[in-house]
Amino acid sequence: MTTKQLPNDFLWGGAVAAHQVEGAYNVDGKGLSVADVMTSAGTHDERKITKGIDPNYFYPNHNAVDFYHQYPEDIKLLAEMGFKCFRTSIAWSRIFPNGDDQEPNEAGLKFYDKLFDECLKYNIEPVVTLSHFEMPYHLVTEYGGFRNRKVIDFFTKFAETVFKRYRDKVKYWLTFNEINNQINYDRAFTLFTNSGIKIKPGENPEKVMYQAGHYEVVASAIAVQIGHKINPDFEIGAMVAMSPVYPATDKPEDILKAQRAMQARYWFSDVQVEGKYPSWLVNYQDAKGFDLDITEKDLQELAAGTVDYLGFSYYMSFATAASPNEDEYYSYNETNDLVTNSYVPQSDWGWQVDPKGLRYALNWLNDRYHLPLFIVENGIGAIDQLTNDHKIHDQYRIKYLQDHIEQMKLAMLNDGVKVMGYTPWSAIDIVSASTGQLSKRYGFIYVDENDDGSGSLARYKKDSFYWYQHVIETNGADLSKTVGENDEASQSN
Ligand code: P53
Repeated sequence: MTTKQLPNDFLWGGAVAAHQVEGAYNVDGKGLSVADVMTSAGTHDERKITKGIDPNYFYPNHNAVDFYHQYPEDIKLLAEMGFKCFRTSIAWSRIFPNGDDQEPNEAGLKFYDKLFDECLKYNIEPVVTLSHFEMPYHLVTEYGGFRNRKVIDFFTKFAETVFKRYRDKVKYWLTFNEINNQINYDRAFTLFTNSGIKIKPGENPEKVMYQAGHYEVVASAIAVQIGHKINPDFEIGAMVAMSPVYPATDKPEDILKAQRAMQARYWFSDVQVEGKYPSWLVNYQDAKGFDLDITEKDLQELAAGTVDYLGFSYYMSFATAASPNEDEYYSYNETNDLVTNSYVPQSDWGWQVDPKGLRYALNWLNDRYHLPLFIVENGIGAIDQLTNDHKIHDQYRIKYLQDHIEQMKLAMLNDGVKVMGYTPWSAIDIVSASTGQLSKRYGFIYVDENDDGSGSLARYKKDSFYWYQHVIETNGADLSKTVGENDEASQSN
C-alpha cells in the first residue's frame, strides 16, 4: 500500500440538488419544474408524471426536506463535518419561473446569494449544477422541452444570468446533471427529467433522445463560452452518470456489445470534452436515417465550448451481453441489454455495488479524456433506523463509502489519476430522484420525514457523519474510525 497522501486542496464535501432538498416549490415567485409534477413511487415502481398538479396525488418535491428555510442550520452541520465544498443546483424555475420570462425573478436570485454567502462564511466552496432534473414545467408544455431548439436560448440566458450574479461567489460549475441518463430512452423518467420530454405516439424515442441530446450539448458549449467571458477563472464541467458497462463474458460479441454500450453512454461527454462528435455516432445516426437538426454553426459552438473538467456520479456498474441476433451496429438499448453481474452484490434497490468499478471508471475516464475528474456523486440508498435516543447506526453506508474512497485513492495515488474532489450523495437526506421516496436515504444527516411527507423534519447526525468528519480531518488518510453504539462520539452527542 502506498504512503502517498491526497493533495492538500482536495475538495471533500457532499452533494444535493435543489429540487430534492429545498421544497418551497411555490414560494417567492418560483414556477413549477418537472420535479413538481412527479409523484412518489414504491421501491420498484416508476414515478408517475402527471399533467400539471393533480390534487389526487402527493408530490414529495413540493416540500422536500425544507432546505429552503432550514439551510443556515444545515450548512452549519456541513461545516461541522469539515466540508471544503458543497454541491447543489440552482432551481432554474426560481430564476425564470416560466423559463421564457424576459426578466429574472429577483427573489429567487436573492435566495442563492444568501445560500452561497452562508457556505462561504465557513470557507465552503459552492459547486453548482445549472440543470439538475428541474427544468421549468412551462418549457415542457409550451415548447416540448429540449426537443425544441428554442430551449437552447432559454437555457443559455439562465446560465448567463446566474454566471453574472454569482461571478464572485461560485467558481465551480456543472452544466447538465447526468446528461447521459437519457441514453435509456425507453424509460419515461429519464427523458422527462433530463430534457422535459414526453414521447408522443408514433415517435422514435431514440431519435428524439439524440436530437435533445444534441441541443443540450450545444447549450452546454454556449454556456461554457459565456461563463469563461464573464469570469476566466470559472471551472465549468460536464457531468455524466458513470456506470461502466462490462462485457458479460470474454466472447468477442459481448466485448463489442460492451464497447458500443460505453460509446453510446459516453458520446455526450465525448462531445463536451473533445468538441466534436465521435465517428461511430455520425455513421450510426446516418444509418438509422435520423436526419437530425445539426447545423454547421452548432458544430462550431461545440468546438469552441469544451469543458474544463469532467464531473461524474458513480453508484454502480452494469454488464451486457450480445444477443444471438445482434445487428451490425450492436445497437444499445439500455432497457433491454443489461444483464446481472453475479460477481457483485446489489443494494436494496437492485443497484450493483462495485467499489473496484470506481477505480476502473477513473482510469477509463482519465485514459479517454485527459482532464481533471471530479466525483460529484457516490453513495448508497438504504433504509435507516432511527433509535429511541436519535442515533442512526449506518454501518452499511460507512462501509460503502470506505470501500469506494479506498479505490479512489488507489486510482489517484497508484495510477496517477487527477481527481479534484469527492462529494458523496448526499450531504443530507433527500427525496430520491427515481422513486420520490424519503426512505431511500443517502445522507450523513438524517431528516425525520416519511415517504408521505409526515414527520418533524428534525435533523440528526448519523454515525457516518462522525466517520466522514474524521476522513476529512485526516485528508482521507484514515478511513477506519469506528463509530457505533459504544464509542465516544455517539455517547456525547
Ligand atoms: P436515486 C440513475 C442512475 C444513477 C444515478 O438516485 C441517478 C439515476 C436517476 O435516478 O441519479 C443520480 O435518488 C442523480 C441524483 C439522484 C441520485 O443519483 O434515484 O443525479 O439526483 O438522487 C441517486 O436513488
